[in-house]
Amino acid sequence: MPPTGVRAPRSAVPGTDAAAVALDGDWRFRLFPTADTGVDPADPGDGWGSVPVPGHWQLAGAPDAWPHGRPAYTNVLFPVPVDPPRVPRDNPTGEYRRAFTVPAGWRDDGRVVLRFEGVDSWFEVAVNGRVLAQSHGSRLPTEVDVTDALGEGPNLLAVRVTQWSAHTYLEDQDQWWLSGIFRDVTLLHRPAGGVEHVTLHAAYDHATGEGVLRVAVEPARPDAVVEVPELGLRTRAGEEVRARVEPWSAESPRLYDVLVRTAAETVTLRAGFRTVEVVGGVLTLNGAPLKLRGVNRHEFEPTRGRAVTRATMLADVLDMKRHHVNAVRTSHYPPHPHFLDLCDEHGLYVVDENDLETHGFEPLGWRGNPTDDPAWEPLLVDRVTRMVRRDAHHPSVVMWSLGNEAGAGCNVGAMAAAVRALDASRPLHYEGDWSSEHVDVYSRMYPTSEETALIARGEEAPLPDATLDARRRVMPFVLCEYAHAMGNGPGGLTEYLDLVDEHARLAGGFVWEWFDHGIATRTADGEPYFGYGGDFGEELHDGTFIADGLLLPDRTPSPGLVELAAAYAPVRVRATQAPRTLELRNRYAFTSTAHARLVWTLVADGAVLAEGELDDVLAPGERREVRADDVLGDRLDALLADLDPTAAAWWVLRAVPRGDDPGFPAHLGLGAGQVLVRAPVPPPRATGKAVPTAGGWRVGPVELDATGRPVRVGGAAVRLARADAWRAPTDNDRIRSWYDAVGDGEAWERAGLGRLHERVDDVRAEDGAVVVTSRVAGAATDCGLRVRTTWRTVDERTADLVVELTPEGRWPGTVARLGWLLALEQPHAGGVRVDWTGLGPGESYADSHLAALAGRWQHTVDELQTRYTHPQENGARRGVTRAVLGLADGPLTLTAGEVRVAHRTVPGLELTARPWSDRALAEARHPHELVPDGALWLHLDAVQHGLGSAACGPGVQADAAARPAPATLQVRLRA
Ligand code: IPT
Repeated sequence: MPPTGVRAPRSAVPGTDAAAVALDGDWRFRLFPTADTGVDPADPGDGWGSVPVPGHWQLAGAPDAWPHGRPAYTNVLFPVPVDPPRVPRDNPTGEYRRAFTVPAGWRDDGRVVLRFEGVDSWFEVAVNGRVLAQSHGSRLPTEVDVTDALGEGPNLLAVRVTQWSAHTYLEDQDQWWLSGIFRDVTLLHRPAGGVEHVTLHAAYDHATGEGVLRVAVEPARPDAVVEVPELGLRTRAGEEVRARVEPWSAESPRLYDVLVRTAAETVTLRAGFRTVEVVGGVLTLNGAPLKLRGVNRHEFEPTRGRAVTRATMLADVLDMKRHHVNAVRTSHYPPHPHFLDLCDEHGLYVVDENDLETHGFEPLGWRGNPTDDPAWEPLLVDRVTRMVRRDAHHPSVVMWSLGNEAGAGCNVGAMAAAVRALDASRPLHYEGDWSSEHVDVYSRMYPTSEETALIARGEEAPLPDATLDARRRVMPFVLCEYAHAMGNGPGGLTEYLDLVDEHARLAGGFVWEWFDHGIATRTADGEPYFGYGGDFGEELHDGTFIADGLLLPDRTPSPGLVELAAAYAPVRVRATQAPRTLELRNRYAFTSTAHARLVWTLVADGAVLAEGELDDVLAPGERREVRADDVLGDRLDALLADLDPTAAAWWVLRAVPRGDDPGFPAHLGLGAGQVLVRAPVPPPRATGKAVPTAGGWRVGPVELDATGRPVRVGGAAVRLARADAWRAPTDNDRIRSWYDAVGDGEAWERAGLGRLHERVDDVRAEDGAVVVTSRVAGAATDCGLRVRTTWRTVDERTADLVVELTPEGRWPGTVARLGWLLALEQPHAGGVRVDWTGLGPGESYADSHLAALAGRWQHTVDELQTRYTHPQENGARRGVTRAVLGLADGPLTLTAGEVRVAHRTVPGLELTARPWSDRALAEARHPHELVPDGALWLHLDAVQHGLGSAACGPGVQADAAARPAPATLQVRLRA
């Protein structure tokens, strides 16, 4: 049954002069084990405890105490028997109480109304002992007219909230199960003759430059007047007016105040003039193709759950803008209404999603799915109606979404019809029914880039129904979820974004997801950490799948978010096939690049050899190729000729904002990219001689024992040195993609890469060099790497190391890395300063390096680590030609020489430095479990496997995969 005793849903306008009183604060509270609490709604709850409203009762007291149950995480599975519409007897139920007084004068005219913005999951409202309403739809508002139940003095408000209800079956979103009154509660005065509901239509006619405004009010009132002071407009409600306006877009979110007046009330709205339309199979805004560079956002804070503060909403919006995100899907429910005000104001395109997900029916073959049961139709229609009525006045909302992962069925059509009856001005979205029968865009989650390319060209596999197929084939395509940002990742963004740039049918998409939902908690010893599924004693849980965001729980942008900023940048800068050439592309739909300086630098060996600025402005959508030779002329070759031949030279171009910089990642600005203009030439092989010693040899600063094992490098003792092919699996390595028979992590396990042992076959001095022949292989396997390690003296302080790896035997799939591992005893490894020339400043991987620019960068080893909520491989820096490590007894300089993989030369090596081993990293469940072990663990790699998105979506693409192949790594060590 839809809610009972409630008022008709209405618009959540940002302003009104009708009075309101916030009822936020501490409410009396008591938790009961079943819904049948036996407490009289007239019972004032004297002597009970209290919880904050808004808030979730499970988190009241967190992270120090959990007096009212604990959070629980499942993604798809229901935490209750699937027995709709019934729920178990064990049903935590909160009784809330608080007193309120009605301000003087409110009762002289009009009504007194209680408004709840969100209560999870079912609740009953009583005032002064009188039960007035029952409601549900956790992320939707409920209004209850309490006028007739009011007394003279303070009134007693009683709210009973159950954790589980029939509606749980509609709210199976991938998030923590958290209950209670988690959004604001307000007491409203609704004056007689006021403006109950506003329908704002503010279109933009891009052919004439005119805005078209029509504001209707409910109930209809002849005295209702509409004013837009800035445009000098004054008209009657319901009438259409036109005026020249500046249009609204995410690029320039121009808003106009609109006042709607009756004698009793003045309501303020902010109109943004814009028209969203599907034209010839292309999603457009104000006549230009609309490309959504989006993220999926759940509402979340580590100590407050979904009871997010306004400060957090603003922080989310600003962090999105800083990282060049222009769109947000409110996965998977309508957000707090204030979030949409912020999207209007700061400029984000919003796909507003209904509070509907029935995913837990999928494992049952969708048996009993409410989406396909007419008995549930009124409930589903009620939800979507409440969303549209609440939010339709927002210019930021460019699409309605009927829900997420709720399967197909008759109620999809019913919801679509209900939305269209209320608002025909926006396209409809729903991914759960691939026929797209009832919607206006074709949407999918996690397809491969190959399938996306087929769809881009309209060559996708046909639907069985020819009519539906013909209809869908000419729809714009949206990736409602792609690039799963779980742990270290996503890799492979450009595969999708290049298609979006090239194909009109592709309207872009939304990365999954914005935030890691780690819950702030503590160990028994009081050590703080962010918990994920299983950390709260859940009997059923989905572990780390809740930690799949672009922001870490403490709001630190993950390297994935910085990469996304580079991938979504409005000014795209890319190397082309042509030598020494960059392509610039203005991705803005309405804005030229006049607000950006196009600054270039020629960098080599960590130094800027030349710099300048392109005197150029690109019109919206314009692209252009620029050649370093044209820009630098003869200077280019002259500068390169003077250069140390072992240095790589890069031409780097940045679009730097001229005016306000809202805090874009500093090295990226509005977009950046680079092209290698000269590859490094390896230094000639050293000819100095190894010196025999009592126990082995001395090669420059390196002491080798009689078996050829390095025991000392300069002043530092060696804990371990050998070839390596493993890494601490990322979440994407651990979880097999739907598209692969075997996951990468499992393939490495089978190949024994995580348990490598070395067999030494031969050690000899040859031409003054020490040459060690060995084989590195994993226990229980017969595949391995033949290794030839050659040590040569350069001078007293410098040694040349060449490691040649050749795979032997039958190898499965991929390898994590091919390189050399060196662990040096170093008591304060975390504080060691690393000064490197190569790509930076953040980490980079084979399929995630748009944000990494050539230059010289410095971090301590601690700063090189990314503390993922679930520890895993992180922190690699690619293209490193030189690194200076500030070790305890003096600097150690590493210079890359020849680096070859599968007979291809690579500019520089991949460097990783940690204060703990990969084994420890792989075994830690939470970052605080990682303790420095007194050594500095260095990986010098010829290649490392890419990241991919296998945890949910496709794995690493062929061009970013590390395969068992011959590899050579030459490194010069100077101590
Ligand atoms: C997809 C869900 O829509 C999203 O909510 C999230 O759970 C994501 O997966 C994984 O993190 S559904 C999945 C089965 C494709």
